[in-house]
Amino acid sequence: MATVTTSAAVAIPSFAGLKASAGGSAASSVRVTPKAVPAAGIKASWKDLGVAVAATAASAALAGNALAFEVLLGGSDGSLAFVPNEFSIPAGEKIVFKNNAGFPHNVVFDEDEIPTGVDVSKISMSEEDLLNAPGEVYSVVLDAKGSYSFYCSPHQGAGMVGKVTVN
Ligand SMILES: [Cu+2]
Repeated sequence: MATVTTSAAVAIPSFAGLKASAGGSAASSVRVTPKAVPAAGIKASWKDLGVAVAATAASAALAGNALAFEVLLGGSDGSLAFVPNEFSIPAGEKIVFKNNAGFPHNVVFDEDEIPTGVDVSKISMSEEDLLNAPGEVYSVVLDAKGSYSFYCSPHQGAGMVGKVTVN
């Protein structure tokens, strides 16, 4: 007996539907009007493929997004943390810290825990500077290789600290 995985079971009818609509057949259950021109039909079918394709598209969009690494400020579960709080990136890649929950937050690099020669004032927010609005971002590009520690000054005592390694 053929064993079909869940993902294959979803993908096969969808692609069969694509072919059917391109051929003008109304036999499939794909939500494409038979009168649609092929290009429009294909777009609609892609939308109908749903979550799996949406996830793929999101990854592709991220990959094509001019090398930016996103770190959330505050976990969606309410934790006072950078998410992720420890990560590695290539030198020169932009890091985008984005207000998510539990703000105000900020991003302060520890002058004693950054590579020698890096000017902390050029990569850090000041202790008093805060991101107050939802979705507000602080972006920084780290060019010098090495490890950097950073923290959120309002929540450092609660453990809102992070570390990035630049390779
Ligand atoms: Cu914070």
